Amino acid sequence: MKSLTRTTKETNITANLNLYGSGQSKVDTGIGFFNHMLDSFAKHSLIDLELACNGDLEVDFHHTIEDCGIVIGKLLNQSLYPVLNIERFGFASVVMDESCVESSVDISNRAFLVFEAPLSGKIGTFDAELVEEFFKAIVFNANISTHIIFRRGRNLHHISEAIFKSFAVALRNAIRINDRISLPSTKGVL
Ligand SMILES: [Mn+2]
Repeated sequence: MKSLTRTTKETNITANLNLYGSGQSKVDTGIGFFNHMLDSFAKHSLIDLELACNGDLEVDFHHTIEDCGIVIGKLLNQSLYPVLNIERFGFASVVMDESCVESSVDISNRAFLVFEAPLSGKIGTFDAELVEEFFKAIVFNANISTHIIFRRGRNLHHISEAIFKSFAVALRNAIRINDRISLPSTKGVL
């Protein structure tokens, strides 16, 4: 298990992450919808995640969403590298009712995010565009390559949830242990 505390003038976050857990989570960000998304991420990645964030929600949700992404990304980075005996590449297409989202992950030790999803508007009090901010923060701090591609959908809650779930399952597939693979790179190190 990896642990991290990060304090700035905007947020104060403490988190624990176990990459090979069973999907247990205890998340309190002060934002109900975001808690729901992070619980879903843990459940479907089989990563255990404990996270408490005390952020400046009186400004708006932006700092809290971005900083939680930074902390989870850093914990993933510490847990993932150096890469050994894992699949490295993971893909998942997840549907939620009318919505369908595909995620591809490469545990590449290089950060790249392609995010193609029509998220604008509100989900309750939550700005849907913050979903992309979260994924920028997590991917660039974890140092993984990720493509998140919207296939179809209308309901913003469903689309967002399909994004988090497809990323979670793609990551779960990418980190799956495979003893026939020693180092999944011709470069010699990842
Ligand atoms: Mn839901």
